[in-house]
Amino acid sequence: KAPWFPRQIKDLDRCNLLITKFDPDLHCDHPGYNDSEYRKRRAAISELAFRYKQGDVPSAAYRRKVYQQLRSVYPSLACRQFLDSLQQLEDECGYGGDCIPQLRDVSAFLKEKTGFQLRPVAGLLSARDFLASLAFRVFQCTQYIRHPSSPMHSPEPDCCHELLGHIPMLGDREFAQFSQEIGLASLGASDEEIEKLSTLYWFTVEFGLCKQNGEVKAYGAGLLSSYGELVYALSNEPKYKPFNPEETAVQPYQDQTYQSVYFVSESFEDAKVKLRKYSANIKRPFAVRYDPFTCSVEVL
Ligand code: H2B
Ligand code: FE
Repeated sequence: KAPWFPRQIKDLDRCNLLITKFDPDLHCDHPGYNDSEYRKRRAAISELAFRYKQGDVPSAAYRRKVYQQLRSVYPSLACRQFLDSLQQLEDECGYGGDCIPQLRDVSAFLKEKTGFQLRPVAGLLSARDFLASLAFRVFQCTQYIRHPSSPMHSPEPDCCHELLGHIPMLGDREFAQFSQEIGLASLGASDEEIEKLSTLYWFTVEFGLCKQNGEVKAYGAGLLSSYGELVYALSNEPKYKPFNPEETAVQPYQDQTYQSVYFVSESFEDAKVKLRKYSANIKRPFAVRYDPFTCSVEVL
């Protein structure tokens, strides 16, 4: 029997299994471990995310530091889709300088552009729950910020990573569809298939590179939210391989340091077509189809 999976957008209230790998309360090497004020703030924000029910987005105010440094290298290293979206977010959503936009406003922006919406989450989710949300064009978005002792790096997703890495890409139609298709492929899949889809997600949505006018550019959120790794990935140090789902899905990956290999797609279109082929081969005793009118998944 296939594992339980969400059929309706409100079922995402049950997709809330948190992974505690980088929890500042539990890990003494987390930069915030010895800072009780920081941990208290994180606990309060987590409370908001846990109490959240599909439909409303609580607001919270943030400050940030990383914007200017990253912004300065985007024009030469980020893909065109990212730059177009970021420009719009700066014009319409208050991106830029020293204030952090509200989840509610950014979610409304995405909803208009690609139908994606954000819902707050308290930390790193299980891969199965995280991917399931994408099937509904829902992106689980952290709201806390990295510890101030380490402004250029965070071991776990934080609002800098979401806002600068993921949001601009989710504003692109082609990329939004690519993301939803990974999500749909994950519904009811076996644990082994989830592991492979996670790895695909890792090397595309998080650390993907793509060709554009003969040059290699970044579209992965892990790169676009990390100055150090962005510059490294596009230097001539790391190894590049062409994106090919069968091979990419089993490549071991790094979540403690920079990647040793990056996968380059010919374009998003190309990545989407290849992923679709890959998904069609995942063994499932049923097919799923998303119905955008009712925001639910039909099982065929
Ligand atoms: N949880 C959260 N909150 N954000 C993520 O970006 C995330 C996650 N990524 N859980 C998932 C896991 C990813 O690493 C893949 C699907 O395993
Ligand atoms: Fe991410």
